Amino acid sequence: MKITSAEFVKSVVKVEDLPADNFPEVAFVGRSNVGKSSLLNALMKKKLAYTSATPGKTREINYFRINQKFYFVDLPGYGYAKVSKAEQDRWKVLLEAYLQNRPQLKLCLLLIDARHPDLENDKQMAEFLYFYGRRFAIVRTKVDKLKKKSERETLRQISASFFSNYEFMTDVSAHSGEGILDLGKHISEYL
Ligand SMILES: Nc1nc2c(ncn2[C@@H]2O[C@H](COP(=O)(O)OP(=O)(O)OP(=O)(O)O)[C@@H](O)[C@H]2O)c(=O)[nH]1
Ligand SMILES: [Mg+2]
Repeated sequence: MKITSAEFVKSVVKVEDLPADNFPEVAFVGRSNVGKSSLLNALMKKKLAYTSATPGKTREINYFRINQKFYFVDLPGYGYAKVSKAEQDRWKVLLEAYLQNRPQLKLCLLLIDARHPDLENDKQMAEFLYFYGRRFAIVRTKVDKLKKKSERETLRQISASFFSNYEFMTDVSAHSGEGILDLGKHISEYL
């Protein structure tokens, strides 16, 4: 898949405001700070999504129209304790309603930090997606931080066996660009 156009469309905070058209959607799911917005920017080759070293940056569902044909959907992260309980609850309701009920959603990319392959809240998200019949892939982020090949392979094997029912598993680095083209190819098979 070659991305020839990418544009920001809208930010959504209530289910009623989700786009009414029928473009297929690919959603970026994962813990706060795992690199969802950075990965989107790397794929789109444009800094359209806001990123931050502080977790809890993305607070709405953000829509990006790609090639005039489909949407990339940037979601708020989970697992960030410093966000108020009320705000966490609001995101949880929005996120779960979106993931459960959105017919346009064709593939979820569940991002996990390549250095932390077996976190319980990531597993819960994978199980949630599977329970609601969502196709999901495991995308291991920030692989540039793993310098040793052997360490990387060990962590890869841990994540491969820790998760189940995923469509594919792949490694990316938004910083070095590793794996970005490959992920694009995978995504195109689901659109
Ligand atoms: N080394 C490295 N750092 C990365 C990579 N991708 C993202 N980061 C850093 O991780 C931090 C969080 O990135 P974001 O893309 O904002 O993360 P997010 O998942 O969108 O976070 P929320 O919006 O809070 O849910 C930033 O400081 C990024 O620079 C990567 O591939 N390699
Ligand atoms: Mg974000």
